[in-house]
Amino acid sequence: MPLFDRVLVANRGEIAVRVMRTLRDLGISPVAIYSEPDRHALHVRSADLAVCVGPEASRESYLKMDAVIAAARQTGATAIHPGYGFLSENAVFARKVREAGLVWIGPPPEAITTMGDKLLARRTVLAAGVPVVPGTVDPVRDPEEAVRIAREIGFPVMIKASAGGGGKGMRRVEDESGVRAAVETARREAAGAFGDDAVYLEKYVQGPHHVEIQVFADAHGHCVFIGERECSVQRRHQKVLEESPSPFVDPEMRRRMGEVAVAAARACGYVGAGTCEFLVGANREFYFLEMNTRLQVEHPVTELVYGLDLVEVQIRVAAGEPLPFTQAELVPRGHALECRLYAEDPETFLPSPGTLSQVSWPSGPGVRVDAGVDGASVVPVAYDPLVAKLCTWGSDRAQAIRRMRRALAETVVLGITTNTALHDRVLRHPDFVAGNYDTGLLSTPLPPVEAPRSGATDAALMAVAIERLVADEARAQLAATGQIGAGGGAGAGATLWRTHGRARVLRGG
Ligand code: MV4
Repeated sequence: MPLFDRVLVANRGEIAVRVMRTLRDLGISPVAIYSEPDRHALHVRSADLAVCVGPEASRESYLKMDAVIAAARQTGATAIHPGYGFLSENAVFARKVREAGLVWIGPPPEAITTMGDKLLARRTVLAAGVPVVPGTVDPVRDPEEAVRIAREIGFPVMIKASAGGGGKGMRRVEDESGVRAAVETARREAAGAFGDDAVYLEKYVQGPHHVEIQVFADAHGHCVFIGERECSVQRRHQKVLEESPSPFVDPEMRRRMGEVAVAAARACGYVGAGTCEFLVGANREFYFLEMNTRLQVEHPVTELVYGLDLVEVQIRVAAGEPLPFTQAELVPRGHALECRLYAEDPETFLPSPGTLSQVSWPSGPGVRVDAGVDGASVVPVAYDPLVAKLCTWGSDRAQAIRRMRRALAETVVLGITTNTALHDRVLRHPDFVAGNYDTGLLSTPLPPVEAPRSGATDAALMAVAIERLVADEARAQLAATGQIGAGGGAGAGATLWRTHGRARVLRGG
């Protein structure tokens, strides 16, 4: 008996495709939702049923709670997986899903609310003995109070919005003269961005690492940690590359951080997959920053090192099953990397939306690709520019890095610009290769790398061209027998779609 017959995936892009893969593995029929420009998107073609929920703008489609719940009702889905982003950390939506008699494949709404308010989160975990960055646990009342507290904790300090997170509404202040203005600006920005002007103070942690711990809890009182991910390769609070284990964390530190993360999860009554973010100072002292109450983009590196399918565990836990492993059974093996492929220019970092003409993903030993696009895809401007995640596993870090360099050389994405050149440079950066880096790695210009176009890339391009010729020949026959869909119009230039043979549109957009 399958856990559920049908599950609706309330998302798009690579995460929707990735969740649907696990649904199929479990014998569950995946249902997609889509916005009008996404009608032919890969996640729609990966589903058995698909429902249009509105036009391009997210707040009129993927964020329309009632439309998403109606789509589940209409298709007979009995559970909703939210992916990440969109409605995944929306407690109101989680409650509505449950009130509609559907299973919410995510944490309890109360846990989302507690952790979504960064001040409430600080108070909650502090009461459970979790180390937080020294600072306030109440909103600062006025700039005078902020100056007094900043003097007490010592400069530099960070001013953060309680409703913020992930770097939004954050300000570093060097000395007393800057406090007043920073508090006022942070307040105004927070009120505008989040409708909540509460701000608080933290001591500035020098040379920080961003290390996060994967946790998992079931509804039977079990809670475990599943190692860490090093996420310090970031640019303007956008993660670029992640790895597990962290080259900076030893087994003793892993255990201590893990136990703290489990205490934080228990303190808010957590159930499901969650992530505790820590700041780790150059002196290796670690502090709880915030808890993300969703499956994260970078979860595959944890899956590769621990040999797990975290989406499968999410679904089992949501169905009421106990965790399928104990803490003692969770033993890391080898090393994994994830490179985020964004549709952006690697020099200017400007978005590069557009229409893909050719895509060829790497494969072979130790390579996993979670892609949200194929050669028949459009990358709209309206959504997250993440098009794919290239992941590699190796028996050690050096092998994982070599495999990633190969994977990047095998990757062909034509029609849009992606940031593969940035990854190439990070992977050859001496500090990265040595595993000796913190969040400052990308704040200084990367050393230029002599990167002659590799033979592998040219070979891959030629292979794609030949594949395309063969595919075009085969298209007419296959389309006639209904085994594939033909997109992009009839005749030359038509595109092959993988359809699972049964994608249907219920309500056209
Ligand atoms: C900090 C910090 C130093 N001290 N808080 C940025 C993202 C958000 N989650 C928290 N962030 C930071 N908070 C204190 N008290 C430095 C950062 C920070 C950072 C953190 C993780 C990864 C990259 C970063 C880049 C700049 C600043």
